[in-house]
Amino acid sequence: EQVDESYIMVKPDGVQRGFVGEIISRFERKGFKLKGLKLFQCSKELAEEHYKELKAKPFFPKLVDYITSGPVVCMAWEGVGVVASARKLIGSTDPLQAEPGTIRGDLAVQTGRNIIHGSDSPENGKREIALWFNDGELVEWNPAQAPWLRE
Ligand code: DAT
Ligand code: MG
Repeated sequence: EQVDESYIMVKPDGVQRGFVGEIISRFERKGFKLKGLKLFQCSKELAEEHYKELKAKPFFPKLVDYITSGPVVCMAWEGVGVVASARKLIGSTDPLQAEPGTIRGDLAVQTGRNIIHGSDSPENGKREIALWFNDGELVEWNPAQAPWLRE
């Protein structure tokens, strides 16, 4: 099977509301492998590059203000199917439409404060991890649980 990478980010509201530990824990419990992790204050330029596909949207300036409004927690997670699985764990973009049990469904109420980002394709996972992390910030390691996670 194909091993993917997803860029997951706790947005400023998730950090301010104290959800960093809970969000990391949800991905850890599922069994994905953490390859990179940092608290980071993002620039306007980086936010604009990250969301460049949304540049023409009316909410784009507010989105950039929101993402740069405080520290974020950047994560690189690896695993078979991690991109699609992370999107399920995160839930719909609008937290009021997100299913209970998902991160947004449990912890948020508005699209403009939906507390977390997850890559929408394996290609974007790679692109976003390269955008947010320097090479030296990503770690290759072998979790001891690997043989108990996948046969
Ligand atoms: P997602 O974060 O679920 O991948 P997206 O990529 O379509 O959603 O949009 C990126 C972010 O932009 C989203 O998390 C919140 C914001 N956003 C999207 N649609 C919006 C809207 N209609 N009004 C305000 N903000 C929106
Ligand atoms: Mg998206």
